[in-house]
Amino acid sequence: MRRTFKRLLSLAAAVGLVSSAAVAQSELEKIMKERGLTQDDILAAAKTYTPSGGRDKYIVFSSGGQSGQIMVYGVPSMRILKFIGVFTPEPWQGWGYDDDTKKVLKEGWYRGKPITWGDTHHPAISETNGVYDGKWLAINDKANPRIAIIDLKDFVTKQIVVNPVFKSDHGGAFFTPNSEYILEACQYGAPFDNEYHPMEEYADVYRGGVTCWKFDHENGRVIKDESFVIEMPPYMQDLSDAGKEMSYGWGFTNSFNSELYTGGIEKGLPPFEAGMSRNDTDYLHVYNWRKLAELAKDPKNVKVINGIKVIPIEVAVKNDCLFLIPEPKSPHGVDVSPDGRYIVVCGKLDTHATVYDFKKIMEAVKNHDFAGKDPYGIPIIDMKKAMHCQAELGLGPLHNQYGPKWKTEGEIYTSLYVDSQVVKWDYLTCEVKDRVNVNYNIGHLCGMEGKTEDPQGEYIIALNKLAIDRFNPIGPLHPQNHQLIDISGKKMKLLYDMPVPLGEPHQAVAIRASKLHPEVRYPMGTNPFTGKVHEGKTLAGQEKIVRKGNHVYVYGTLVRSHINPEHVTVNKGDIVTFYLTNLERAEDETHGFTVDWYNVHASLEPGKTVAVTFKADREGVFPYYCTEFCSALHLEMMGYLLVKDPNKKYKSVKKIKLKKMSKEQLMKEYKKTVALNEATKKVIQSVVKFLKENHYEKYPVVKQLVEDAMDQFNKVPAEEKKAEEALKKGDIETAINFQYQAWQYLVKTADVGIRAKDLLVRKLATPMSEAAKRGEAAFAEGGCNGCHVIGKVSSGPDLVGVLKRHENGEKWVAEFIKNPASKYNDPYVKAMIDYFNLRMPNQHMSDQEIKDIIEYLKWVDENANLF
Ligand code: K7E
Ligand code: CUA
Repeated sequence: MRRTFKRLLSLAAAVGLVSSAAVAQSELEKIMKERGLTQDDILAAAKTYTPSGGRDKYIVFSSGGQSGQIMVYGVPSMRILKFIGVFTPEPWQGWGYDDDTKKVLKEGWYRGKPITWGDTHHPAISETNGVYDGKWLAINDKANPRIAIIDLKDFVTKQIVVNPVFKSDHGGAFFTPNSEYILEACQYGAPFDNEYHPMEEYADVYRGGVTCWKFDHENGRVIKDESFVIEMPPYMQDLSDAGKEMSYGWGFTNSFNSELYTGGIEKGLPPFEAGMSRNDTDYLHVYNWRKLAELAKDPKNVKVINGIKVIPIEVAVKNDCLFLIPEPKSPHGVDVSPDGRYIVVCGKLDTHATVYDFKKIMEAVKNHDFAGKDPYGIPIIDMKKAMHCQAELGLGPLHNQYGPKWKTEGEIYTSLYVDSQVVKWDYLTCEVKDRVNVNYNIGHLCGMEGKTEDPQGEYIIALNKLAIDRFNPIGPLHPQNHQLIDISGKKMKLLYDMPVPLGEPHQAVAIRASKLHPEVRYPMGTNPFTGKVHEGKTLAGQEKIVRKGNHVYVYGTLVRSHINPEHVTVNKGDIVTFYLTNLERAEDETHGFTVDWYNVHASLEPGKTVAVTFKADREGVFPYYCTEFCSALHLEMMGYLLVKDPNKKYKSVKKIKLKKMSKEQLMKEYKKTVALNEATKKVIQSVVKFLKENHYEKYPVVKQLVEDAMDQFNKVPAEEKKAEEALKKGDIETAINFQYQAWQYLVKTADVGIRAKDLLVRKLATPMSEAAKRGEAAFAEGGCNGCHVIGKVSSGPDLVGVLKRHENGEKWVAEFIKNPASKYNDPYVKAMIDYFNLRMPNQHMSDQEIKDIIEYLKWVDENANLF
């Protein structure tokens, strides 16, 4: 350390930084002393510490194990970026609490019953030519054999596929080199059908297998109808890998119960663990998925079981598509080398890793040089004839990852579960090169693209099953421990421990961050699960509440800082659907939505539309609100759902208050109501004047609206008459209520009348240029009309005349849209901000959109007299 600093100091002296460097040195030494840090610690910190705002070079997708989720973090910082909801509800993301995400989770139901958790094991990134393409992520659920597909554009799960014949799986998900298929191997043998079969039928009826899920690489969806299962004996298939380059088209799956042992500890028989590990060898399954995929197209070659095509063992064997090779005792990992030639298998109960040579395997296949057949008639290739070499690694070898020097030095890293070590060795020569201790009991290890044709090296992450004494105690259940190891030098170096309260991490995959291109926002009104416009897409001004029978549809919007509508009243027993669109375009301006006590929640990222449906089965008043602290007025971003019982008579609170009023007070109230009605009539009259002067009757749609308005208006005199009659009888209270009723009709008249006026304005205005039309659309899509209503001061200023309000108006407005913050200190803008208590947000408009909006505003100004 000292020497390093001396060097630094001389360098600093040269550039005149002596004093600050010297200060830093003494400060650093003080901290090291106080915290008991070694020079190695400081170097490790320098290699992993990522300053504020810094980015990581690699992104890791780790299985979340029993959480049924996926964890995303960066390397080398080991900072967690996201937990992706997959098989399990994830409330923050609304995953499982809005309609569209519920639909995806429902795809994962089994025989009509919900499954609300998953035991995720092996994430896999889609590949093109054997290297990660950063488009899709797949993961399996061991407990409930399913595969999920996650879209790496938004890091959201888009599909869950149930395996209809397996009762357990483990060896998935593994993409073939061009993502044609995702391989998913069974684990615990079980009958393919859904019937009872006693254990005595194990060898005859219970089965294992590998499902080849056809993958639509472009759209990121599994195509069930084009998928098939390769039937295999119930040997307890385990991990798998797809061949590449010379072994392209082949798949490799190992297993651990060649004994076909069926347990029975309760009957006094030896337990599974004894009976399943008796044989010295188990079987590596070698199969030609490419040829089998062709065979599966012919109905003669398949049985359909529970709706999926199954290729029977005999068919696979007859067509030279399925072989077995003995492998050492209870193997776990099987990993194909980057060139596809070598297949490395680790036996948990053997100290060796065995390297098979694909060329030798193919020799044996070509010559039909077999050592025999298993009881199911599958040819067995002699282990020695298929083997390249065996390396003695230590106790409990499990999984392998390749390094960048695989061509010249056979660079490979293997985890040792029992020894708690990572071993670096050479799979070409089977020589051990280096080993490093980890804490403790490593399962998988994650290299940087370490299972592709282009491994990057630099780091290995040890995914440890136990943490024991590594962290502050938090009770009997300890966190999981992901340990970052530097493999860039000759000796491996442990750099960092990351405790994770999410287990168990089985497998993780890492990809260069530069290969990922996630979106910042959705196109306005998108349903992320279809990629298309959501049926509930609503733009500002289009908000409405529609009743169809007992189903109430709320078409609403969210934009800083209001939810529109703010009042929704329904009857008890109604089905309510909130369609909500986040009008924001600003990066990270997410709103959330919940209705209290109704167990719904949605996360609305910019541009997204969600649907939230529930039965309003409880009477009462239920606030709804935005659940993301999105702005200073976030708490005010709320509304009320009012659920009333249609069979109940409610006493109006107003009445109760009125009852206590004296006659004078009542008269005052009555006059107030009348005055309110008169004022409303004035508004209506001004609208009517405009409509008449501009010959609304010439425009059929406007005429219709005016007629609607008049329908309402014509009901007013009758109510007023009733009010006067009641007044004559001295019943002031009833008179007030009739005046209120008259007011209801007046409000409806005004509402429709104003809509008619708006429409007429459109008809009368000068025709819009194409640019202005685009500008108007951009104005709406961009959510501008969430705050600005043309011709009216709303939650933002009226924009009529905005181009004339400022010197060089067009330029000024364009600059303001482009970068509002640049003008927050402009005295005029400042005054507006104070008045409206809102700042114009940056909606990230493109230059073209801004130009178009200016054209639109010009059109508005041309027609200013109409607004
Ligand atoms: Cu835990 Cu790959 Cu399921 Cu090994 S697996 S450790
Ligand atoms: Cu939107 Cu809080």
